Order: sequence, then structure tokens, then C-alpha cells
Amino acid sequence: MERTFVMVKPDGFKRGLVGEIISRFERKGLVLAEGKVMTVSRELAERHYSEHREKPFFGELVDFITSGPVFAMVWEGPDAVKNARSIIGKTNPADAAPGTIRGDFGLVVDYNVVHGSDSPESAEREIGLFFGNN
Ligand code: DAT
Ligand code: MG
Repeated sequence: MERTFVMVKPDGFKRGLVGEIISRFERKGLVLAEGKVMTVSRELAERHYSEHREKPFFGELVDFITSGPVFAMVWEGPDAVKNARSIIGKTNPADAAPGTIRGDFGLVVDYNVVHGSDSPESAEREIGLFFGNN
């Protein structure tokens, strides 16, 4: 059994997509283990996205993710990381297939509705950052 970290970003939260997004993961068969509404501090945002520190979009990414409430979650199941990423779709909604969250609800890469960990190692690191090491 594997765990992954998923977060409805401020755009998805503001648009009222939390329930729809939870439903898609549940229908797939993943199991919700943790969930909470929170506002991400700049410090947490910079740690969460530290791999992107040198990218030109880093400042805007931190501004965006701290701009309003998010819904942070832990999902469990076989291959949870890969299965969650396939439900979420490609990073740029313009490339994401219809039927994926980003394909159905996103338009541009800056506001792509949802985050999902990219590896089991990232998942454990991100779960630790957002939920403590439980
Ligand atoms: P993902 O969220 O699919 O794991 P990532 O880790 O490469 O994608 O990037 C993290 C977030 O940064 C992504 O969800 C949206 C933003 N981002 C990525 N590439 C971008 C770009 N070229 N311009 C603006 N924002 C970008
Ligand atoms: Mg990523």
C-alpha cells in the first residue's frame, strides 16, 4: 500500500471543485486518509516547491499557492502516486486529456487546479510538510 499527497489549489478551492475532485479519487478506488482546509504560508510553499526554486515561474507559483485556502489530502492505495497522477493529468491543462481533472477543469499551466506528488519519496516528504510525520 502506498500514500500520496494531493492538494486542491486556491483556484480549484475558490471554484468549488473540492467535492468533485474528492469524488474522482474515490471512484478510482483510492482511500482518503487525511484532509484539511488550510492556507499555505510562504515558508511552507517555498519548501514544498523547493525543486523549482531556480525556475522563472517560482515567485508566481509561491504567490499563487499562498493566495487563498487549499484543501490538502493524503490518499492511500496500490500505486497511489501513479494512480493519482493519472487522474490529475498532465501539468499543462492544454496537454491534459479530457477525463482528467486538469483536462476537464483547467486552461493554463499557472492555474492547474490540483497538485499531486510525483514519486513515493516526494509523497512522504510532502505528507511530512503538510501533516507532520504521521
Ligand atoms: P506538476 O504539478 O504536474 O508536478 P511541476 O512539478 O513541473 O508540475 O510544476 C509545479 C507547478 O508549477 C505546476 O503544477 C504549475 C507550475 N508550473 C510548472 N511549469 C510552469 C510553467 N512553465 N509556467 C508557469 N507555471 C508552471
Ligand atoms: Mg511536481
